[in-house]
Amino acid sequence: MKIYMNGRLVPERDAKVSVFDHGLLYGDGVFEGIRAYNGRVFTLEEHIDRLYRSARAIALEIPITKKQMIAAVVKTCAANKIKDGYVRLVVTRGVGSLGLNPYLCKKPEIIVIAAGIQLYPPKLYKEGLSVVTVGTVRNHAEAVNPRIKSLNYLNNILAKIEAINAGVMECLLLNPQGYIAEASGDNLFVVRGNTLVTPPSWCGALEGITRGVVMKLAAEAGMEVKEDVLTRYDVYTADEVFLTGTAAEIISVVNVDRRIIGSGKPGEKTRALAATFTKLARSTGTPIK
Ligand code: PXG
Repeated sequence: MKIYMNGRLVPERDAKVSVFDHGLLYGDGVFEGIRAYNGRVFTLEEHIDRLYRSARAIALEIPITKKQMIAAVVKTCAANKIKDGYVRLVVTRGVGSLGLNPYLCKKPEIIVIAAGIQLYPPKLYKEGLSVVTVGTVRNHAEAVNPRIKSLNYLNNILAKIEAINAGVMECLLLNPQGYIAEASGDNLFVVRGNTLVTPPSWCGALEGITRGVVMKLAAEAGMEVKEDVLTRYDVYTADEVFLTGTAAEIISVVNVDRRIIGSGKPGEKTRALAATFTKLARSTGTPIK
């Protein structure tokens, strides 16, 4: 495997970062997870825009342009002969001293990994996912804003540990006000009648790229689409619930806190949206050449 590091493609065994990199020492950096389908990188520009917003939010100046970043992703996919795969784009603060001061880190580290993807088992897409709400509260917006896709994922990992310990693979996190924020690595949607609702980003949700695509597809399909405050009441009483994310795509949730949601099977609206999404993902995007 060839890894892109600061403008060069290097063999995997040579793709190493310093133990003084603040990405390692402090989780100081930002990242993206991007999918390639059928020889194209899906929603690449949207991911790059979010990466640069995340970087700006932590006062990290990425030393290359968005256009150069896009070229780096495409080049790395091509070098690894990726047709369907997963791209992990990482920008760390870079090498610094054993102190927090990020301004002592002079050169951000830019890493692009293009590899295969481990998907949830197909059975889960057919039957739906069980999740629990966890005690770990989503980061306060004025601590580490959840809109930042930062390298510090301990909030999400602590939640994920609770989920796995409870015997399920995903969980819902509430924000400090008690409203639903999102899942540990996915956004949440609730279907009620012909209305599709997802928490606004100020409730602690990442502005998911898949979330944005799904909102657009649902509106085009004639649904009323809203960002609104949600509580567990809305989830327990929903007709359908699903999660969205680059890795998960669209996955139905049929059980929350051991309560059956809707019919207990993936709902009609969820299945229709997933089918439309799949079609779009496999036919659009930046060509890998
Ligand atoms: N919320 C959080 C906290 C995320 O990390 C999403 C929502 C969904 O956003 P997108 O833009 O992907 O629709 C994410 C994305 C991984 C992995 O390796 C995690 C994500 C995406 C891809 C892979 O676990 N998280």
